[in-house]
Amino acid sequence: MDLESLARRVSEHQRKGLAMKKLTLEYPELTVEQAYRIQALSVERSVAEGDRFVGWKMGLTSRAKQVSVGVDEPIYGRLLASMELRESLLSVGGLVHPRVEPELAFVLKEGLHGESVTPREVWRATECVVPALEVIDSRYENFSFTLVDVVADNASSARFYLGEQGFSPYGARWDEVGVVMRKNGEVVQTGAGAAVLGHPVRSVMMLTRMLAREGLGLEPGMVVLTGGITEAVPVQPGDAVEVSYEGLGSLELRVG
Ligand code: OOG
Ligand code: MG
Repeated sequence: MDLESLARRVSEHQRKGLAMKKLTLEYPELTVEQAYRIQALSVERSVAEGDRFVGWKMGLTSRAKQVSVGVDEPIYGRLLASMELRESLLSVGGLVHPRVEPELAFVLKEGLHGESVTPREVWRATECVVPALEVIDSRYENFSFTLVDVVADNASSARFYLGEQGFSPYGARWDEVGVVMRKNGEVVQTGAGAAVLGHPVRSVMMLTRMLAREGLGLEPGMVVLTGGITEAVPVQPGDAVEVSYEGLGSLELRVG
């Protein structure tokens, strides 16, 4: 099978915000390795067209997320400059069925490489930790997919929004930070940093390890989204989502 042409198919559906059938319906023999190749090729297409590769995201690092999509293994995806929201407004144009989830993002000042990275090394390489919202949008019909499908679709990456205030990596117990998510004023999700693999730092370690196996690594300046702390919440135009991060302020996203 031609991974280039599958990457082109995925890219087109991502760009147009069009739902598609699961790739595994047509190609049940696709492997996870091939799916990561499709992901890389589709992101390379965007970069060739002028976009910029700015970081990575981990996905399915919390039980809540794994249960909600029925895939119980962490995955990674690639973040592009065009995905970053510059203001607290999410336009649903070009999206299929967006969902919002609260996350903690790490911004690196140094690179991270290798299979045996320690928490200490992650802290030393981290410039700051920032409260973040990720907007995921599966390109698959009904937001339904297998591990292979979601990896090929860049781990459902669509948009991300970082808080303006960065915090020292030593400034909080990141596992104990509580989050409360409200949609249109009502509490819809609650959780704590520990939902992410016990501690969000472990998500960065796992990402570094997964990338090292492919001969890849994290570069200085990159953003890492460590994974949804709670289930993702579907949004539509007119909604307003607000997440408060205990002791760190809150983030709001209006949907239009
Ligand atoms: C896959 C992406 C998961 C997270 O933070 O767990 C993710 C999906 O749920 O569509 O971004
Ligand atoms: Mg996420």
